[in-house]
Amino acid sequence: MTNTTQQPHRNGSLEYCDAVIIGAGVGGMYALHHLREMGLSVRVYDGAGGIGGTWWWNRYPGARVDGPGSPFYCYTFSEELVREWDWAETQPSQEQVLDYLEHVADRLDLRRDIQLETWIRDARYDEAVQRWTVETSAGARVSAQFLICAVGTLSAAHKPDFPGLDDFAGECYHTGRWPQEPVSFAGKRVGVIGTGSSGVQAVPEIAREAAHLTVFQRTPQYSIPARNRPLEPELMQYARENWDEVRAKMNAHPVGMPFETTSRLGAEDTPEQRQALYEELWQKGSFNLLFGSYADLLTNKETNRTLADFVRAKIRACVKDPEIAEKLMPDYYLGTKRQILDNGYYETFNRDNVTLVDLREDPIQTVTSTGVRTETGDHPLDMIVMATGFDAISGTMLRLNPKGRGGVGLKEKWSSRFDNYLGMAIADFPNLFMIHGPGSPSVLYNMPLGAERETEWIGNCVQYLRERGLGAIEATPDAEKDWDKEVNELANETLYPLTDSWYTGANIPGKPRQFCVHLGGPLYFQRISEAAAKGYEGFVFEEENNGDVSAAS
Ligand code: NA7
Repeated sequence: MTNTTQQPHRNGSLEYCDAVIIGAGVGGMYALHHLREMGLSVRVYDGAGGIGGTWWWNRYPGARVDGPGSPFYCYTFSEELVREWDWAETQPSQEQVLDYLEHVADRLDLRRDIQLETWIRDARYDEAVQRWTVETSAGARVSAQFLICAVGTLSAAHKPDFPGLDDFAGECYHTGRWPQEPVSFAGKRVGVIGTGSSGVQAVPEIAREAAHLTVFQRTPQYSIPARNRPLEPELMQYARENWDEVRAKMNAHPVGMPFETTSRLGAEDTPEQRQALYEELWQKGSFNLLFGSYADLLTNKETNRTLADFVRAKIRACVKDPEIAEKLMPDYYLGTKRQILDNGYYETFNRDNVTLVDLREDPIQTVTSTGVRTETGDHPLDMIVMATGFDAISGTMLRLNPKGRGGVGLKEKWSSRFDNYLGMAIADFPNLFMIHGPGSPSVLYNMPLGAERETEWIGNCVQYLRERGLGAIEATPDAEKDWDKEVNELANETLYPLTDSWYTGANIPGKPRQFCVHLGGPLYFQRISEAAAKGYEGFVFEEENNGDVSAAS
């Protein structure tokens, strides 16, 4: 490689490095390792007080990996890391995942290039020098050829603007910005607003400790049992001894997990056969019902209805009070919102110290100094827990608002559509790469594995530029249009777009509606490899520092 320095260097008030990475979570950590291994000088910035991204912030009670977890929710590139880490549970807790990431940071000696408690105030592209200038909250300025945005898909906390919220005299926390200090619920009247994954994970834990818990639910969701348990040592052993094979299976799987998929369709079985299969998979827990039932679960309304009916019957059987059970009854295509896994959620509503408020019948009018007022009356509270989610997938990039060509900000570019190419690059924003950006598989893929594969693509692209003396690479608007079409076409083959969810942006008032996840799984990685193999089809390049633009394809 040419033109690289091992260490950032300083010239006056400006520090120079090859790449600035924003975000020290799962994506940013691997990007730092990989680019540094390539010989680049790299600086990482993160506003949090520790590494880990989402796993640093989301330390609310009950926070766990809410998908098929151990031992596969991890970096896959290093057999050594796999060999030396023991996962304790099938669905590792936030604490366990953070411990693992801390271990990775130490083993790869990442910390020396990570600056924490540092928000980025400004990031702008300087066309004359083909570099990004990044300014931190402390006023430090860094110049880098490449800007890698590993800012997280679920990082921009969504805090609805309830009237009177600032007047509340008690404690108030957002699950995605949970305090570092322990929070005690003992003897307190706690209100949880929101029943997505975070609320559903937190509710059973809070109910056990609080004097009283009021759950404010707007949209009931389907939750299926996580059946978290100690990880079988044999599974860990198997993964360690056969990591190459396991990794190959992960790479080939639609969501990056080494599990078998089914090709069987719902209509191929009788109602009795379906019931028996659903029961077996319900008992297994985790995402088995989603991946192990029928191949057309997320494409065929009737197959979907049969599983939705099954889960609704489970809720009725679990919740003793039929009126409460009815309030908990979901009504959308199962799996088209982020599928929730729980450890005793519905059972919690059988407790004497838990009340469910159905906000569809009885909406919040205002927050008062002493609690929440809904249409039917006051709910006195000592603590409000907002489990109200995130401006997902695009929100953190928009808050960063990098300025591309002509000083135009991303907020302007993305005012009505989140145009990008391959989920990683944006026209008019040369030399900027996103990890887990809109239009990548991101939240519907094993995220550490996705981050590795995207980062490796970015690394190869950087190498391509350097080997050819190219100063800048940039996606074309036409490539963005084609990519948007592809992402949409894949989504429209499924039931996902038919449901209001944070996948479609419907959870944020005023946000443009767009399904922002590439559903291809392995197809996505094939597509990005093909683009690279064709000399970075869909991109244009500039010679180093001479401003000449030449089409790549
Ligand atoms: P989600 O899944 O977006 O859930 C947010 C919840 O908050 C959901 O129940 C929302 O109801 C509710 N909400 C949002 N705004 C309001 C207002 N204004 N009033 C009442 N209720 C509201 O976020 P999570 O944090 O649970 O999960 C996100 C991911 O984070 C998850 O996949 C995990 O991987 C971690 P709605 O459904 O919009 O009616």
